Amino acid sequence: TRVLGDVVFENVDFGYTEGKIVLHDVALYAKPGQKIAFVGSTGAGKTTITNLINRFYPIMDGKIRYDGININKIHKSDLRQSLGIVLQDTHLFTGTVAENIRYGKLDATDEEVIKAAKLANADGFIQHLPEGYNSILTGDGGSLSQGQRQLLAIARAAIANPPVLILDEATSSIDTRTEAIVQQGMDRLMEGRTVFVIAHRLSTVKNSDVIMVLEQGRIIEKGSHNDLIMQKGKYYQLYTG
Ligand code: DGT
Ligand code: MG
Repeated sequence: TRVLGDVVFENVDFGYTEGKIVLHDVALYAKPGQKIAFVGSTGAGKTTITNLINRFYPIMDGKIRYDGININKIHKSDLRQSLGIVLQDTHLFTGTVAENIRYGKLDATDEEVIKAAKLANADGFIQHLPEGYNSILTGDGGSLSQGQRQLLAIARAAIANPPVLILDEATSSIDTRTEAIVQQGMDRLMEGRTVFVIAHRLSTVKNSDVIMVLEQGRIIEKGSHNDLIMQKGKYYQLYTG
């Protein structure tokens, strides 16, 4: 059974080590298809929240629920199938382009691989590789540009069709044209899914349904871009200051 993508945190406290709490009383409500952005300075707890959505660690206090079901009661394989992750630097392994995309769904057909690549905007550059989808990648995809690696990461996430997505946007800049291609692939990937994004681009943040501003493990502001601009608090400072 796959989850629909309703994710709730109730009064969540968490620390990696005993005695040092890094998330305090975090509340969060994501409806299926909503886009939630996390912003805040380094060490604020953005990655930690996504770690908990993934159940990489047990929480100390509070509740995390998927579709109303306690996260601890969800079978590991169901949770894994429900979650897609696109990280800043995706690990590519030695193997063909197709194999690297299929990693997101091991039993995917060739047609599914191509469909995912097209959705991700990766099909174009793949067609131009000497062996197309059968081109061998070595050295963690070292022969590809950063943008191309991101497109493969998007294809890999898309092929599994997960209801919930976690994105950690790249901070490093790629050229404007590539950026537009990556953004379009990303927009298609996000369509219809619950998305948690550690956002670095203002465009991503602005388009989110809810922006959560974190500071030292607490959510200090939440709302839409317009709400938070009107509030003239931390978010306003971050993005206009
Ligand atoms: P970033 O990525 O630099 O913008 O920062 P965030 O917002 O992603 O921060 P995060 O969640 O990585 O760290 C929050 C706090 O937790 C910070 O004090 C560092 C600490 N922390 C993060 N990961 C670990 C870990 O694996 N073990 C321990 N002991 N502490 C960690
Ligand atoms: Mg982080």
